[in-house]
Amino acid sequence: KPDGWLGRGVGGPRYVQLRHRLVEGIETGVLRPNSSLPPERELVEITGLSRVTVRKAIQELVRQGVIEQRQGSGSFVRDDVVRVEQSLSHLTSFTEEMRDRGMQARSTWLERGVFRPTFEEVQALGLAEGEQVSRICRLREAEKRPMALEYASLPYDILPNPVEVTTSLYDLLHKSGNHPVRAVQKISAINLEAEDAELLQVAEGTAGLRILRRSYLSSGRVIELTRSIFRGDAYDFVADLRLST
Ligand code: 16G
Repeated sequence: KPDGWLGRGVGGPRYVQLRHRLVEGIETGVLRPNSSLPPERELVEITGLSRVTVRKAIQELVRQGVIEQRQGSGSFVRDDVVRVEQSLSHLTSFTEEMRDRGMQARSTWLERGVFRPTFEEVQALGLAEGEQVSRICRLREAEKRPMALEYASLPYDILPNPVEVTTSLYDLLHKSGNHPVRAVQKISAINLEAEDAELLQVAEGTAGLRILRRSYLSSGRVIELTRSIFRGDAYDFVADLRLST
């Protein structure tokens, strides 16, 4: 009986196999966030598994917070568990990434202003003596879900008025003709510290990714030094690799 995406085999007890397949369906986008799961009897029919097995698989997913049961209307894929697949081969902004997925990017501001630079900022941005730095620090959200924390520093002359950044920093840079054309990024694994974890609404110590980005204008000048902390449970980074010739 097995049919379509529900039919692919994996090892282990049957309810675990079904659980895997349902999770796979969510990860590959066959089951969209907020969509309903086929009713129990249909799952029984499609998979050829017993009702008890199907129910057990669903119960496990409910317990793991992947699926929620709504009174009288069945089981639904929760909209806060879906991971974002992000390409590592294109220079994009958070707003753009979310827009491409039909979601609205939002920000909660932590700090926005002009400051005296730290040594690291002077070095990275190649600031001259006495030159100031504009900082924008925010919690980045997809719809209402916290996705990342971002601490960006730019030379004052590039962003003299940081409060002008309302949604997208890159959109603003584009308008002023100072948009980056290249960026170098370093990604490291971290365990979230209490304060960051709280902002991202996960438990302290949860896995996260720290991303350091330096962006360049076409002239080669560095105009952005950003430290981002992405939720480990929300992102998959994908790179398209070619054999070098
Ligand atoms: C991305 C960039 C960040 C940039 C921001 C601009 C990574 C790791 N970081 O989040 O460096 O400042 O986009 O986004 O991708 P915005 O245009 O939506 O403000």
